[in-house]
Amino acid sequence: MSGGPEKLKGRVLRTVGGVYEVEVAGETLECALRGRLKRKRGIGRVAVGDEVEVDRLTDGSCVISELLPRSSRLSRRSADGRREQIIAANVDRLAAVFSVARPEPGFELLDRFLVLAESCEIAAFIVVNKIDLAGADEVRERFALYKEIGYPVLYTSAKAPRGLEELGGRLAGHITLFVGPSGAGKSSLLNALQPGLGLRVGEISKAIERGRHTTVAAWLHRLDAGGYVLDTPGLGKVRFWEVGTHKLAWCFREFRPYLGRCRFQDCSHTHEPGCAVIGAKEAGSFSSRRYESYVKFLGESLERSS
Ligand SMILES: Nc1nc2c(ncn2[C@@H]2O[C@H](COP(=O)(O)OP(=O)(O)OP(=O)(O)O)[C@@H](O)[C@H]2O)c(=O)[nH]1
Ligand SMILES: [Mg+2]
Ligand SMILES: [Zn+2]
Repeated sequence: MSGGPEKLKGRVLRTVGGVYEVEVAGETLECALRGRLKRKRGIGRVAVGDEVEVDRLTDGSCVISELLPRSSRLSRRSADGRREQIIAANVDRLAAVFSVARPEPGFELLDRFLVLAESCEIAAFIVVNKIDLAGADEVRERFALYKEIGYPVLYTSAKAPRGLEELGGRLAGHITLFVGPSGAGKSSLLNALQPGLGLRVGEISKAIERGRHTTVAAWLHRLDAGGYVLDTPGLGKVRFWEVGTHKLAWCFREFRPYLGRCRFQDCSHTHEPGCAVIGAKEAGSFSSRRYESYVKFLGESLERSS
């Protein structure tokens, strides 16, 4: 037996006060960071979801010695607005959870989540929860347009229960970020799928407001069926990292057939003559409500960059 450390490979589940919980072959190890990795800031820093190399030393303690390449990253803007900070790495699915009522669905927020997913090139799907409540049928219809533009829409009830098998099928083998307004039933759905998770339900999110920022504690939960989920309270208020104005239009997938067909190459699709996107909107080719979200987000992104 050699005297060197045992080299292991694992995935970071969460970080608490400088301790990294890393899952290695089904076991959770508490790890410190190697000094070189400790000094990294921004996107160089080890994040939840990262695959890492761990050294188990002869005294049994564990140190993360290497950050392995990422397939994706979900980022936010740092408190000073200048740096990109990773919320979670290697997320490959986004589940946008809304309820038919209590609270009523907010479609602008849904569009925001979908832009986030598109900008990180993460596949998104929509979960419409609480279909056991009265008036569910009318609300379901309002989500139909998202199906038309290519997002899977699942109808569920954590209470009834309904649609859980289909939801579980979409999660298996993936790392899925759950987003949605507080009270939509994200934690309830995950608990219904896998009772052992024991996520807290029906409480006000533990988001801590710091000025205009919200602390997001991302935490990966392992699914018995394979894969992981991240249940993230407070994500609705976070300022996400830049989606450039050019990229924003592309993040509305129903606009894509018209991009590059405007008279002006740098068209913002808001007022320009000969704009193919405006033309398509006026011809009724896509929802004008989605277009309004585009205009709103564009305004916000211009404000940020000025
Ligand atoms: N009628 C009905 N109520 C539900 C359903 N799913 C969740 N609820 C209730 O909705 C409330 C909020 O559920 P949570 O699971 O805590 O919601 P959440 O999305 O995790 O909320 P945050 O953690 O604050 O972001 C709880 O009182 C649940 O019991 C459902 O399918 N039908
Ligand atoms: Mg919750
Ligand atoms: Zn245009």
